[in-house]
Amino acid sequence: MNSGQPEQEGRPIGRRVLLGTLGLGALGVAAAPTLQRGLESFLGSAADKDPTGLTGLLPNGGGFRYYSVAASVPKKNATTYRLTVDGLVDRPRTYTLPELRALPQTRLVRDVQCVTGWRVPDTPFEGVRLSALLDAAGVRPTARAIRFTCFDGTYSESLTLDQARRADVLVALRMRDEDLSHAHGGPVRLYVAPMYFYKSAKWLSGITVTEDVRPGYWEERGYDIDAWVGRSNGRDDEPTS
Ligand SMILES: Nc1nc2c(c(=O)[nH]1)N[C@H]1C(S)=C(S)[C@@H](COP(=O)(O)O)O[C@H]1N2
Ligand SMILES: [Mo]
Repeated sequence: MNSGQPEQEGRPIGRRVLLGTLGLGALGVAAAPTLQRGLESFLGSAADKDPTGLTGLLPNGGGFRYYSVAASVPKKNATTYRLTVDGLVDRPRTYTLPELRALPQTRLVRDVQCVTGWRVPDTPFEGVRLSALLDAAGVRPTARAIRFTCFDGTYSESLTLDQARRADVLVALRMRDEDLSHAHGGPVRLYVAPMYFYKSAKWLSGITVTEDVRPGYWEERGYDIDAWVGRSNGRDDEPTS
């Protein structure tokens, strides 16, 4: 909420249009690293000429890229944010941000790895273990998977129940030892440490326990559902950066 960067509006649109037009899925994953470099040099040169501060949102301190498939995303804060846990559970509930902050927090420091090739080493994430929220909700015996939805109105993700119960899967409230910024999916995003970063859904608003895996946004467009870093998306032999 406090990021105060109105210029953010411009960037997701360009990103979405480019990704949509060039079609990551259609080109295939093998082409993605090249595509990513092309996008970055395009956006980078545009940013160099932009006096408004767009540069600050491009590959920047720490090497992060800002990704959104939605053209604009509403901002949520400690008052307006809600996270719903529902589906095949005995005790569905909705959490506020203060309620999530009051639960035990886990801090993990791992490399962030996007499937298109960029990597940010040793990035701290902190939040509530997803397994704790699932245990509190009481997952029913027929459940096999989780569907994640986002308040950008567009993105979705999935995990199997076994993956979701791993200790390195968080409902993250903090990144790099700061509250998650809006640009990085704040106030709350999913953080799936062992998988490519597209699994880490930003602007998380819904956790629905389901019978079967429902492919998420990028998974409907050709990316692997089981997105283990180094063992998926045909990238086992590819360099990682
Ligand atoms: N809601 C939402 N979550 C998302 C995305 C998105 O477009 N929308 N992009 C994914 C991809 S492909 C990556 S690499 C990371 C980027 O996170 P960042 O913007 O914090 O760097 O978010 C993932 N989660
Ligand atoms: Mo990504």
